[in-house]
Amino acid sequence: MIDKINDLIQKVEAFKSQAVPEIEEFRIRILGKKGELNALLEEFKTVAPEAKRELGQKINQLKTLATEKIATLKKMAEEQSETAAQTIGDMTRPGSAETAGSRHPISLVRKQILSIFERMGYTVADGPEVEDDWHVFSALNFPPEHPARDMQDTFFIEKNPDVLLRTHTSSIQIRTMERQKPPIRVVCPGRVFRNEAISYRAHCIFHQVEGLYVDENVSFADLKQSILYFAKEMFGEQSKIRLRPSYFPFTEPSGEVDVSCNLCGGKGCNVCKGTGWLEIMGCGMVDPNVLEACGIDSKKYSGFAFGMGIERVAMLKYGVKDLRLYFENDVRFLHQFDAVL
Ligand code: 2NM
Repeated sequence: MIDKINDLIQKVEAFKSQAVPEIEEFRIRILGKKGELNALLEEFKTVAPEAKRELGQKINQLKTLATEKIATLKKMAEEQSETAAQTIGDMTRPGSAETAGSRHPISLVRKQILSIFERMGYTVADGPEVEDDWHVFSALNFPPEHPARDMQDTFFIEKNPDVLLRTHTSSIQIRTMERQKPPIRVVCPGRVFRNEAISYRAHCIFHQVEGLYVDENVSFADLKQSILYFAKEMFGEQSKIRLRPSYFPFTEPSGEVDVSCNLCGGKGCNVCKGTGWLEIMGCGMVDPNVLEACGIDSKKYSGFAFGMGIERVAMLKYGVKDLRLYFENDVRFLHQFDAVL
């Protein structure tokens, strides 16, 4: 019997586990009602009286050892699962959402503008920001002494008069006409650069969308209807437009387009400065000189073009009062557009 007890003592000493259920299973096997300790105590009743003292002490030693060992293992296992719970947390709790970024208002409005014209059959065209004189000025019928060609207005690179930053995206339309035969229907979004002092209403970098339609028999009436459709889609079905005569080197006739102020419904407020109208873009019939410069027969084809500043359209649409906000990337400004798709 002494061997059995010693075996069991060894077994208890060798037992290792970090799992509470496994430890509990071990406890039942050793110390449980039908466990090995009770079996030994049954057998103990039958041993000779002179052997009882030594065997009794051994059995007590086994009992104490097993009880203490199991208690220690259980405590360690429980502590460990507690620290795990503290680091991982309650796995059944709902997670905390990450704050998502949002689209920049300029991107949102550019997307809206392009999508309206895409539905009218226009395709989107792109071009370089660093341009040459021909695509920014000469092909667009700017006379050699035009003030826009001045250092005062245009950024030139390395003092080379033929390497400059585009001042409008019309250069993309010139490249399209040089490449492609009519019918042409393109919208051209992009960054443009002008040497201007920065204020709430001007910046040296801003964004434009320009459009061009060239085909046989394109008329001023087509221009007006296309722009009216755009204004209604962009600013609401109730919108009206009016055209005021203007001048651009690249269009003849030229006009400025106003849209009715939808804040006051045309009655006059501080946004439209009491006029009931907001200026949104310039437009006109493409000058025959421009078509010819791009190799398009101006006797056969005519076209209209228009251009708008995305910052300005976004200001009118979302009531942004200071243009500099678009360039500062202050999240308190940007997060106001979270819900806009
Ligand atoms: C505007 C206003 C009026 C324009 C003209 C052309 C081109 F290339 F066809 F000649 N592109 N863009 C245009 C016409 C742009 O922006 C205020």
